[in-house]
Amino acid sequence: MHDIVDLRSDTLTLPTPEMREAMARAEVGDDVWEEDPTVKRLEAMAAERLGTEAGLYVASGTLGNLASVVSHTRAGQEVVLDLDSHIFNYEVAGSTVIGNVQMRPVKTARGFLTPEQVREALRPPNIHVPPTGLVCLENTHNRHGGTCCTPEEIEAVAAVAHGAGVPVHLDGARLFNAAVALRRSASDFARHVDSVTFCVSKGLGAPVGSVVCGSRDFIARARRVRKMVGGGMRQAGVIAAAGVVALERMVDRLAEDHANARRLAEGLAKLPRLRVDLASVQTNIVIFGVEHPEGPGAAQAATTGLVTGCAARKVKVHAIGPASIRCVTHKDVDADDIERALEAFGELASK
Ligand code: TLP
Repeated sequence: MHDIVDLRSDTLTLPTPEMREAMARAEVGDDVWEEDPTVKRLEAMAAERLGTEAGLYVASGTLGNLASVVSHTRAGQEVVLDLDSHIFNYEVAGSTVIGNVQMRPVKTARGFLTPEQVREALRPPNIHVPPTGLVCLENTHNRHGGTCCTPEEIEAVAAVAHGAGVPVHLDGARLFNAAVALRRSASDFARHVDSVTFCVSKGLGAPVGSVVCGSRDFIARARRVRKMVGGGMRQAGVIAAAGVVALERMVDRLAEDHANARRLAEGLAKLPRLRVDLASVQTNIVIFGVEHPEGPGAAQAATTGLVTGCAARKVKVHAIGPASIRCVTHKDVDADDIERALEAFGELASK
């Protein structure tokens, strides 16, 4: 039980005592000189878990995706990705600004491009069109409510892209949530793509950072992009040390977050005027719609009322659209907190 039940994001997780201790003890060096042993350790662990040749510790998922897109593409190329993807919606158009690539968002049913959609989106060799430079996938999918796609689905999409000589990047900010939910190893997902970014600073609980994984060659290019945008860090072992603890200790417990999300979703589904698609609740994210008989304006007002009413009851949630709310479970939210959140929603929804 916590004083405040913070369901806004798993980015709000606080470092564990063990992480803080590892951070205090971390052996460090200058990482731009590639001399920080703790950063190297985290990168090697990440690469090993994902079955890739190398890893690169970066400050954020956003930087990992940016470095990946820019490293895979040339200016003037096109990147095929899902319309609701994080890269397209929430990364401040960094790849377009820095990499000079054009985004080609495709509307998908569940957040995952199908092989047919990729086939259709790939550009033909024609003087008028931008050549396709990259396909990006996201697993789990944030805006679709933490849904997972299987390694086999990734394999099928990647086969189409690779058949056309186009690389594939996976935004796996929450890849370990997918791995735990589907009981597969992270490498099962990674083996079909050319690069993966995953975050240690979300459900895994570390305070800072993500790791980009891929071939040695690719990581050398990503390292240059990271430096170009000012992301070269010096004694970063101090923060990377928490990432090591995250990978060693925090992966298996993600199942608890998934169970809490399930309990929350099932409770919300029973409340009036809330529309919860239980099939979409596969990991630690619950996104639900708010309805009102008087129409969209009233639904929007009801959504604001729910967010502020919950906050007044020390339950923090986040509206991700005019009539939709996102709740994210994580290590700093326990089963009692879920009950408290349901109580708050129950009081407000029946008003
Ligand atoms: N997502 C954040 C916000 O930016 C929306 C959140 O609270 O969920 N890929 C995916 C799928 C993400 O969900 C996020 C963060 C990122 C990349 C970016 O990671 P950071 O925040 O480390 O730059």
